[in-house]
Amino acid sequence: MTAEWPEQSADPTVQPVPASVVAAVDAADSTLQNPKTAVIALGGNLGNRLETLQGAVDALEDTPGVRVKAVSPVYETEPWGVEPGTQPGYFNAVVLIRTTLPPGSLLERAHAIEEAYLRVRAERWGPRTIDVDIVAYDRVVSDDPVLTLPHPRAHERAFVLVPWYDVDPAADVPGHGPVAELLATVGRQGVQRRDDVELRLPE
Ligand code: A4P
Ligand code: MG
Repeated sequence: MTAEWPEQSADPTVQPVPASVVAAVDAADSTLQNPKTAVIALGGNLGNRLETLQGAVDALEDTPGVRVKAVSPVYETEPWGVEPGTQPGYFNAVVLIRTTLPPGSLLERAHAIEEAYLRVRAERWGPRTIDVDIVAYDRVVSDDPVLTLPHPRAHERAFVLVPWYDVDPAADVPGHGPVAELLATVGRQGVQRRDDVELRLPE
């Protein structure tokens, strides 16, 4: 007789469930009851930028296991990483979510939202209808190239730090320090708040 499975089982074809599997299922259950905070950066510089950003916010909220908690103001930003004047300006914003999805599933959802807006990946840092990046997931640190956490360039980008500070002034970038301090170093150049437009927090 073992702790998990009596020898005299009613159904001899049923195999015992290993303790490791029971532990994994219990851990998954506790994740479901213990949502994590994640920070999502949205950016786009093709098409109707406001409509696309709002569509991405709504699509996040429509995702089972995701709740949108805060949406930043919208910023008009100079394209980063390319020759000046070669691309239209971006709209950027940051969204705070609470989620029971693991990081990999959240990335899949981010890619699905990009695809819904017919994003074409022709060149790195090329113009795009929408980029949905996971800036941070809880305090997770990972150098996996498929999903690097926190986002490897977030700490040096004003177009991420400025709206992130707006929604969470006390935030910090795991491994890099407080957003407020990083922002003081990076500065706000090339990032203009657009007070004439606004993203709606889904109801
Ligand atoms: N990936 C790894 N980590 C992450 C993460 N934390 N979040 C992988 C999202 N994706 C992550 O991304 C390339 C690969 O990164 C993905 O397959 C994913 O598995 P991508 O979105 O396909 O391509 P990309 O966005 O062109 O490349 P990259 O290197 O992510 O670009 P960035 O660094 O996101 O920069 N200027 C302004 N003003 N505003 C912007 O929003 N955005 C970019 C894109 C450039 N210049 C910009 C802006
Ligand atoms: Mg990206």
